[in-house]
Amino acid sequence: MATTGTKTFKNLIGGEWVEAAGGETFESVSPATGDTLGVFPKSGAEDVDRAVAAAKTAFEDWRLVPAPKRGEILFRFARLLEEAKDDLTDLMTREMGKVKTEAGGDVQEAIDMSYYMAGEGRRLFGQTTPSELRDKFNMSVRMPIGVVGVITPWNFPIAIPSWKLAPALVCGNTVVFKPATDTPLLGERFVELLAEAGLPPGVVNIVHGGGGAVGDRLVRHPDVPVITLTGSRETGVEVMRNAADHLKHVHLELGGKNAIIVLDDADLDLAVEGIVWSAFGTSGQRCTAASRVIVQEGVYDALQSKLVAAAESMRLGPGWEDDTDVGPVINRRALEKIHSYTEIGKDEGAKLLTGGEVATGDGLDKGHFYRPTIFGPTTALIPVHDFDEAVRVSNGIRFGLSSAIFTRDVNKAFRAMRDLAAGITYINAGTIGAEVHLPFGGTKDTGNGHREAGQAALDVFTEWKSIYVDYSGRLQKAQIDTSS
Ligand code: UN1
Repeated sequence: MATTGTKTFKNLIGGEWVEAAGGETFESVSPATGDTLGVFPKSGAEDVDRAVAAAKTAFEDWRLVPAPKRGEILFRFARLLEEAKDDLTDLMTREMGKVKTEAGGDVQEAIDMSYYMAGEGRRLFGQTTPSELRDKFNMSVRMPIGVVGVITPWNFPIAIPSWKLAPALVCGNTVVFKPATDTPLLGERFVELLAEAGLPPGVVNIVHGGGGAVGDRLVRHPDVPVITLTGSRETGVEVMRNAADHLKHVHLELGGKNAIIVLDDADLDLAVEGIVWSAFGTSGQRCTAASRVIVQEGVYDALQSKLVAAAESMRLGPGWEDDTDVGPVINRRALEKIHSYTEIGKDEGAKLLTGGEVATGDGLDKGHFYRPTIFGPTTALIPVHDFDEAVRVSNGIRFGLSSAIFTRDVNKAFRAMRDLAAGITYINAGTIGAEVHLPFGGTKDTGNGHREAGQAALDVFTEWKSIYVDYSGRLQKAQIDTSS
């Protein structure tokens, strides 16, 4: 087994690998086996302050490095990720727990994003426009902002850091990165590869530790003008509040409670496949996961029995075994929380159709495994009369990340594209599987109006500047000299 034993890791600050100032540590533990994978610095405010100072100094030159050159470093990083893909995939099955194919997908998403953003080094387009005055030239350019504080979750331990770091860096910002405490080893590997790709010291810094100490200090630090967080709604609200004193740019990617609609005319087997993938893929821990299935009455019974059969045929096990369908959930707290939802569902009268319990036996006891769970008819499987009711139910929640509909009726498909109140809509596919070159994010409580990935990400990590060049040799006055 390719674990790293109990190797002790460090923070990277200003190009040096250093211990936390306070000397404290925490462990990364495999959710599949309970094995310790490494020991990491439990950092505090002093470590964050040093990292921010290093990033601030590095920004002075990094912002002047031509963007295509910054992009070349990202190209090298993408190639290093490709070379390390198998190792990172294996490590992810152990540290985060997702199954091998999905772990490979997580790494691939980072490879794709890094190539995409590397290419941005030769674009970063602004606009040129005519002037309303003679002998005058107008344009807009994207400016880097400064030190970006990056706070990432454990569910996509390589992909999500790439969504944030790759665009931040190609735009000319420097970074202080706090990876999730459940997946510090993958965060560390990510930064090691970035350094190996040739980033100058201080351009990327990693500070390990908890949200309360490290995250909070980053959010409140006066020299960190941009904060990007993927996490819970509660954390998002706190971050926005604590960042307000410095009027920071805050980019938030928060929760979802995504629904899949299945209409009477749907291809039912395809819908079942889409639901199983979206509900139980990554053990239901994607923010794009489907937690509600809204089913038109005519196909409700048939869908329910196919779905229960599919869920019951899934094999639980460690992510690195080829025949595992569902890996563990991230930690004991998560396992307990999921089970408490089962209990609440039962108390509220929902009928448990399958699952609803911690999985034991077959070596599962050492890890945190939960059986794929389906409720009906009130919780996860929701019967509706028609399309309009389906859309109402789908939209009737505070979040708006992903949405999906299975139908063969093109008119209904187009109405769904227009009416589903979410940042992402899939037609005849589940709620997961976003590609890196389109905007990713959600409406309502899923975020604060920003998007990551694609061109939209550039708006998070740059500030627009409009430039007016007057070559008339006279003082011309916009809006006043109207007769030119
Ligand atoms: C997340 O769960 O936070 O669309 C990200 C998807 C993946 C990304 C999910 N490409 O499911």
